[in-house]
Amino acid sequence: TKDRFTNLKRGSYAVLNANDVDYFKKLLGDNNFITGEEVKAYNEDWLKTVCGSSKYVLKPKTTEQVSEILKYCYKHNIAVSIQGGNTGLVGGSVPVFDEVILSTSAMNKIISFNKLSGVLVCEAGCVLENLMNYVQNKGFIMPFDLGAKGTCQIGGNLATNAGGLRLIKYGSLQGSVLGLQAVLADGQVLDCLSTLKKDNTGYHLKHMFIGSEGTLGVITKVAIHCPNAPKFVNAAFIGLKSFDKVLSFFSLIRKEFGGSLSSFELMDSVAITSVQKNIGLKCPIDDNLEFYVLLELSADNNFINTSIQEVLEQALAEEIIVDATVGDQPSVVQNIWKIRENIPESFLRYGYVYKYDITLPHELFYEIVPEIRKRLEILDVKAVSGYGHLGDGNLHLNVATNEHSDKIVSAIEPYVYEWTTKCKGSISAEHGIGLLKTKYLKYSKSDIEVDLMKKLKNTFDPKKILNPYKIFPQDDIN
Ligand code: FAD
Ligand code: 2HG
Ligand code: ZN
Repeated sequence: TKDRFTNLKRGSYAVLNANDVDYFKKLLGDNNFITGEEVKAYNEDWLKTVCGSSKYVLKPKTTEQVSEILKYCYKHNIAVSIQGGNTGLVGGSVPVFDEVILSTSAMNKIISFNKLSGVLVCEAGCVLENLMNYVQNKGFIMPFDLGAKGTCQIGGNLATNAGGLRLIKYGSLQGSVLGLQAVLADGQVLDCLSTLKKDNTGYHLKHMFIGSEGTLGVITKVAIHCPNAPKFVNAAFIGLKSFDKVLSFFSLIRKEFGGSLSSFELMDSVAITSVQKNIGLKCPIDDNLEFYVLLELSADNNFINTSIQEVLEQALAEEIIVDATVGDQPSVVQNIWKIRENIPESFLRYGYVYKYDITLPHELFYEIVPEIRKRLEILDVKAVSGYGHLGDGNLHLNVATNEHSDKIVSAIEPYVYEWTTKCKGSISAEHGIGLLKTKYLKYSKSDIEVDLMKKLKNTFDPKKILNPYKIFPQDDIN
């Protein structure tokens, strides 16, 4: 599948020689210097769309080791591909050519947790689910959640400014991250690991790294604010007949529950069919409807439990919704979530998936899906689905096929991005630009913005050794 990127030229970086290999081996020890067959898994992304040809993975255990690695790479002009859990969906986490892979997997220590402030400080390689379990035991939650929680790492989450399933209640990571430590391209350690909630002393440099997709530095430590765990969590799975009804239901739920609304996720019938057929999960309600909503409410009082029943009954009576199941037992809540969280994996089981992650006004949220279906009618496509974080206006348009085809790509792109721009949306709501979307950056960023971004890149990484070929179109940056 690399053929999509054959027009890229390898930058004039050094090829690792025996001295370099000796240096890294000595610095990290044999166990944390990976070569041979094992490197394969680090070269390929989750979507199996991009596959690099790196020969080496470096797994530093400390910030000091990251600093030594980058100092050396900077001096010797060695390109570096930064990797966390490798669950990214835009080809940003794997090398394009032979960049050496710096994996944060061995930096997985929790440093501190303050019960008074709710601030967690940890290393970048901590797996999100481990952090969730850790803070849950203390009566707190992480301020975000994603289907990839079992594998993705907090450093990768910050680097992509991951959105996810709870953003509607807790906001974006830009608000929750209080501080971070990062190693710059030349090896200098930038310590912005503040745990303060308020600190207006000039520019907030931490924001440069949140969403920078590994192009400005390696995030090594994170300080993040964790909200109290809600005492009551209630999840409902709801069936609806049309998209208009979905919007009426959203409006009703917003009005009734406001701040207790922790998720409002939309799934179309194609997504539900895929998860039933390809994963073997069962839809808990009538599986012949056009749309499904996963609604989660969370609060510190039990009022939500009785009032959600009443509101759902009212919505049924008014024919806004046609079927629903609701529960507050952790196992029930978890089973409802399983369906939603398994949708991406279910589409991948068809063979190949084209993913579009766009922000749109609520009214236009679903319009593009039937439009794309029509455009692909005569091509060999297994499924065209729209699902996602409707509460935040974030649509995931997935087109599943048996294998990659240029014909299908050109039937969707740039059409989908032109359409998004016309609606004043964003061409990447939460997954980033990575390698797969560099060509389309211009649809969401003006020339002035791209120019300033390039100047920042040059300031942070003048030799452009960090995650080359990512975010910027190659002609723009070299
Ligand atoms: P990687 O994939 O390893 O890397 C992602 C990017 O960050 C790369 O550019 C990489 O170079 C850079 N990077 C990684 N670590 C560092 C670091 N320490 N310092 C600097 N740069 C670094 N995303 C969402 O936003 N919302 C979702 O709901 C969501 N759900 C998902 C569900 C599934 C099943 C899957 C497979 C993915 C999902 N994603 C989602 C995408 C992905 O999980 C997120 O982007 C996640 O934040 C990536 O974390 P990671 O550790 O796997 O990073
Ligand atoms: C989700 O919300 C993720 O499940 C993945 O962001 C979306 O795979 C996708 O298109
Ligand atoms: Zn998502």
